[in-house]
Amino acid sequence: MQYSEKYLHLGEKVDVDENVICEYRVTTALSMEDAAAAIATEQSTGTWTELSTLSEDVFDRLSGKVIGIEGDRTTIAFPSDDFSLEVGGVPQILSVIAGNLFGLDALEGVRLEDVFFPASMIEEFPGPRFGIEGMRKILDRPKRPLVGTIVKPKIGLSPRETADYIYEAGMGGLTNSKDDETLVDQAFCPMDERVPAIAEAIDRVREETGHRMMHAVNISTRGDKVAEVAERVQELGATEIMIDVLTCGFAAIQVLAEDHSIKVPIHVHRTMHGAITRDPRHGVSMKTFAKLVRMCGGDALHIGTFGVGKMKGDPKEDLGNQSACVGDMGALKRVMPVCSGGLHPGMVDSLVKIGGTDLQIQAGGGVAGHPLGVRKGAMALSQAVEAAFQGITPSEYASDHRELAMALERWGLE
Ligand code: CAP
Ligand code: MG
Repeated sequence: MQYSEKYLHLGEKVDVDENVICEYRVTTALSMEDAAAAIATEQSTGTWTELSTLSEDVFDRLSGKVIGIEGDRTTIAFPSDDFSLEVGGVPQILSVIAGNLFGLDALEGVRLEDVFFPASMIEEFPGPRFGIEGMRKILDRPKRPLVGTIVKPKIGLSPRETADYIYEAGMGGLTNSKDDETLVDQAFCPMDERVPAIAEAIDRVREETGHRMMHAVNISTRGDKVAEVAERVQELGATEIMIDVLTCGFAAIQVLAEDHSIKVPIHVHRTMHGAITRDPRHGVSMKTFAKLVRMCGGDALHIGTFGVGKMKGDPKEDLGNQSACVGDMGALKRVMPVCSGGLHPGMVDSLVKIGGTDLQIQAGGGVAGHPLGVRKGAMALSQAVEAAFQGITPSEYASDHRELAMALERWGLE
């Protein structure tokens, strides 16, 4: 198959205010020129053959332009006019920058590594309402990493047991907790009972100690119910809501961020992302997803653990995810990067060394698996965060913090 050279504009400068610029990594037996042209044509004005219906004018205005090739990487610019933001939004953006191209038979692999949007496009999105600064303000925690837990086991606890877990976590010093991604409204833990019980537990922690905390209630559901469920749990006392971005879709976040009756932060989980982001030669980078989450209005987003925890990841990729959350992106607020997945107190020092202090560090097993239970587990994790914040080694801090010492003994230092 011959892909048209008309799509090649190598070395040309394009206006970054008028184009969405995408970087792809391509694995192919074709020449990179042909492979890149195949992507540009499929994703804009073309298809596999010349068209009698494609006018020069449409071609000039709307075709994707291959503006760079370097090794197995290519940069392609898609004119802003290719996009339909009001009706279309992120689903339509994805169909252009990350659509059919993945199925092209001529490419063995293609990965969307990064994307850059014009400022005028970014402005069309709400962005986070709270972000790092807003969440820190609610929690009265200006500088230290947020420190949280995921209620474990993932499923099975009753509303009372869930609330007790969160009370203990709060008494142990955690600022955040959340439902696990597979818990929504099952019969063993219905929202109508769980959410008020959690709210009461959080209030009790505040009354007894002055300590503030928020818990993200998982509202992941079908599209037509997202806003309704969010509003319902908010009425029941939810202090934060959680949504799974890849199973619910990016637009679900935007629906929540633009719903002014929702007045709590949105924690964005990324379950299933590994199916798309994990292969270095095929799929979409998490960094790309992070930019879209930020545009749609997520306040906190899972970015991985810099290769430290149980989930696949590495410092370079995860630092890229973090920079998508906090780097310059027009007027959009910064998203709180969440590190989660197989973490325990012995990993916190490494996390903070790599990722700094603008992080939400959370552990499920690494809290509930503490030999002395949830409260001591929460204390151990909080102590690890405090040590890292103060630049004290975990072992030194553990010498007069028994909970941390026990956690390090159980799980070691990494
Ligand atoms: C962490 C977690 C999160 C993972 C998902 C879990 O629990 O709740 O879902 O963090 O990975 O169920 O595994 P543990 P990621 O602390 O017990 O591992 O954040 O990379 O998307
Ligand atoms: Mg989970």
